[in-house]
Amino acid sequence: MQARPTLAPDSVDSAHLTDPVAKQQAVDAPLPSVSPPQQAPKTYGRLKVRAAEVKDFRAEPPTLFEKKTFAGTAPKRMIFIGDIHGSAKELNLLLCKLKFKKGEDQVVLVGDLVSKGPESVAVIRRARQISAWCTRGNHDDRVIRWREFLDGPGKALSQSELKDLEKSKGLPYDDFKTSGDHYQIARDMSPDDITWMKAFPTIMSLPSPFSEWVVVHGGLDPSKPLLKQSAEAVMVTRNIASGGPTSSRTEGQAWFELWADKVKGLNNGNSTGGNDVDFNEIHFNKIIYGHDAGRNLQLHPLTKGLDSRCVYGGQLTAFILPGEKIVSVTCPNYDGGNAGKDGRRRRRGAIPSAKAEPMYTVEQ
Ligand SMILES: [Mn+2]
Repeated sequence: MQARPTLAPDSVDSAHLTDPVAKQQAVDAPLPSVSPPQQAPKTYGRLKVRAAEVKDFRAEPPTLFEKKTFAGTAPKRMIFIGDIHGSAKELNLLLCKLKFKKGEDQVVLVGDLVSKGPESVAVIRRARQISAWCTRGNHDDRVIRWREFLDGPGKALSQSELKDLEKSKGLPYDDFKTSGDHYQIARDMSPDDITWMKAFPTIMSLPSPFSEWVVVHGGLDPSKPLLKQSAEAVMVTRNIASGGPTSSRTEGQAWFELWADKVKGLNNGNSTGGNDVDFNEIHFNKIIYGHDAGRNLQLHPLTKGLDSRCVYGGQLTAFILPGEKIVSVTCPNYDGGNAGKDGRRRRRGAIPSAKAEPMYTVEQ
């Protein structure tokens, strides 16, 4: 018997073609499936960050709730200050007027330290220097998200690439505008500034003897327990509408009116349920907030709204415990004269340079 020649592996196929049956089988055999060529993921920037990594980026969610404690004895005064919006000179002036003493006074900022006014980073530095406690406002939140993005996937991108991405809706958040001051502030902050800001909770409860007070930037939903609030909503709530909390002032009813009704009901023993646990565990019923320049200063027995239109030529206001005293300074209109009576901007205004002398007056 003639020995079959040993075939090298790469000649097996051609050897089969000499066998008519094998040849036919080879012709009839279905073609092996070929996977389509892999499309390279779209990338941006010199560091080749993937488009999906940019678009799908999410910043760390804010801390919903923090119960504060005093390191030593309680301060003599708790000084709560409304939305500062980069008005550093007015913050300094207010602290002077109050004869603020570090170690004796504890300052609490209700949020929106930044944006709109001329010196946002200076406000952050001053607040850090005086060891202020702060809740997170919607503008603080936007700056924090920008910075987290710029420290993350945004690091690979140039400013013009960011602008292109904004145009093509490729940025991670709809409220990211490269022309807005949030982007610039996010870039200007130091690593310590952003670390400090990221810790701002959306709801802050105060230690004894001030523990009947809670601080938020926007408002609470009176139908929900404290720890079931939405952190996003707490930063922007002005009214409660049929669909729940809203930043609208025209739809539904002011959240603080519903809050007063709720507390009155609880005091009369007509509890509607949900909040009982929180009332018993946290023992608060009074709320200090900001965010509502349109309604201006709102001093009610249970709620104190401190956004008195500082950046629109109104006042920067401090509410002081104990005693519930109000102290304020008047402010120049940093919004370029474009703010309407409801405190909203009509159009983007020129922000006066930080060198311009503010036209404030001290109220004695
Ligand atoms: Mn706000």
